[in-house]
Amino acid sequence: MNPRVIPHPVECSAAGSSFVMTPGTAVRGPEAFVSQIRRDFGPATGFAFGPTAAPNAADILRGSIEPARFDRPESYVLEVTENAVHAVAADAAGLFYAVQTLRQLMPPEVFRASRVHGVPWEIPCVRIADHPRFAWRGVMLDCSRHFFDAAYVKRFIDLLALHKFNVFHWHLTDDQGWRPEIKKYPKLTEIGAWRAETLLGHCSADKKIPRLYDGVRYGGFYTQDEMRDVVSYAADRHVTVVPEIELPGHSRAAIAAYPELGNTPEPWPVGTTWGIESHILNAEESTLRFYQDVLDEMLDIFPSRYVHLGGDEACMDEWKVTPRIHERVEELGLANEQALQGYMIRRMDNFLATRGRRMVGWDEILENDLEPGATVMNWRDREFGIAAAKRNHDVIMCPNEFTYLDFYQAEDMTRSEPLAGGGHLPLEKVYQFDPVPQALEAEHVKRVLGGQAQLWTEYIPNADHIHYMMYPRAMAMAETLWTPAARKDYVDFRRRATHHMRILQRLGVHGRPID
Ligand code: TNX
Repeated sequence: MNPRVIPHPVECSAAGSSFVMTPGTAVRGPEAFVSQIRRDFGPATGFAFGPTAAPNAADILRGSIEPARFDRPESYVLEVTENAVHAVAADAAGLFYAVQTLRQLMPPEVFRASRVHGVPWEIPCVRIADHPRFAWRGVMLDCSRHFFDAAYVKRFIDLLALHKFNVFHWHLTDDQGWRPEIKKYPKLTEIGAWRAETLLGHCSADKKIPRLYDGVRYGGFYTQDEMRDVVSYAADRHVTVVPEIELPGHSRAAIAAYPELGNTPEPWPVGTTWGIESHILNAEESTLRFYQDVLDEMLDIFPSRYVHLGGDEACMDEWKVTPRIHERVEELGLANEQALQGYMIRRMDNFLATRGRRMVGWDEILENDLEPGATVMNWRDREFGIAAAKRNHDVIMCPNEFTYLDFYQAEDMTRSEPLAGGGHLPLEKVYQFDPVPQALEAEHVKRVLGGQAQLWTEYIPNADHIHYMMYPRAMAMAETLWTPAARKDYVDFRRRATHHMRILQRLGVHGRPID
C-alpha cells in the first residue's frame, strides 16, 4: 500500500476500512502530543479533543513514548484501526512525526485554518513503521539578500516540520545585509541591515552592459527577542535552528557598519550587487575579538550544537594588495593569504569549541588545515564532500547541482520562468539526489550526516516566490533525506506530490505546478 504521505514511510500496510474522527473523539498522551493534535486538527474540524470519549464513541487518539520498543531516534509506529489511532514513538520527535503522518492521511481540508463543514474526517486504517534515513535533514534560507520577517520565518519552519525536515539553517549575514541584532555593536543593524538599493535583473559580470538598480532603500533585521521566539517555535516542532554568521568573505554589510573590520581606509556601503565581493574582513586580533563578541551573543540565543561560520568565496584580491595583510601573514608565520583564511577559521572554530559548540563551514574551508571537529557543508562538486569524509570530517551534502532551489525549474529558464539565479534543477533531479556519493568508500559513509536544500534569495523577494521555488522540489528533498533509497520511486512520488500540492494550497502555499 502506498499512502499519500511525503516523505514516504519506511513500512506501510493497509487494512481497507477507516477510522472516522468525530466530535466525540478523545485524545490522550503526553502534553505535547495532545496540544499538537488540537493545533493541527482543531481549527478545520471544530472538535475539542478532550481527554474522554463521548459515551457512544469508542474512538480515541492515543500517543505514547516507549523508547525500549525502538532502536533508532525519531522512530514511530502509527496504527489506525476502526476504533482507535495509536502512535507510539521512540522519543518526542518520533511522536511529533507520527502526527505529521496522520495529518497527511486525513482529507486535505484538515489543513484549512478555519472550520470546514460537511467533510467526513476519515483516516484509512494503516500500520506505518517509520524512521529517517539521515539525522540532518536541512533547508537553508538566505534572509540577507532579501529579508523575511520573523512571522514569515515561523511559517517557513512550520512547512519544514510538515515534511519532517529537522534543521533550519538561517543564513543571517552577507554582503547585502546584516540581520541579527547584536547589542554590543548596534551599527551592525543600524547601518548594516540597510542597503541603498537593489540590483534589477541579472548581475552580468561584463560591466559593459550597464547595471540597473531600483533606487529603493531596502532592509530589515531581527531583534534578539524575535530570534529567541523563532528558536523556541522551531524547537516545539523538532527543528533545530543553525545560525550562520559569514566570515571572512560575504561580510561587506559588517564592514559598512564598522569600517575598522575591513582592509581600506575608505568606507564601503552595504552591497547592492550580487556575486563575489572583493571587500572582505581584515585578519586583525581586534576583528577576531569582534566576531567572538558577536558569537557570544548569538550562542546565548541559539542553543544549536552547530554554528555555521560561512568561509565560502573569500576572494583574495584585496588581501593580496594590502601590506598590512602581508605583515599579518608574516607575524603568524603563515605561507600566504590563503593560509590566513584557514587561520581565521581555525581560531573561530576553537572559540566555538570552548563554548561547547561545533563549527560548520562551506567546503572552501577544506583548502586549509582544519580542526578535527569541523563539519563541512559540501556545496560545490561532490568530490569536496568525498575529500572531507576521507579527512574524517563530518559532511552535510548540499551539492548545488542537486540542492540549489534558487536554480530554474524549467529548461528554457527565463522564457517560461520568473527570473532566477541561473542553473537548471528540475524536480526529478532533486528526487534522484543521493546524499551518499557512490564513490564514497563504505568506511567513510558514516561521515555523511545528511543533506540540505538551499534557498538563496537574490531573485526571491517575497513569500509567494519562496513557495514557488520551494515546492514541489523541497518535497523531493524531504523524501530523499528521510526515505530509504530502495523505497524511492519517482513515478509514485509524482502521484503523491500532486495530491500533496493540494494540501499546500489549503495552507495558502502555491508551488510551481508539476509538469
Ligand atoms: C554561491 S553557495 C554562494 C551564495 C550565492 C549562491 C547563488 C555559497 C556557499 N555561496 O553566496 O547566493 O552561490 O546560487
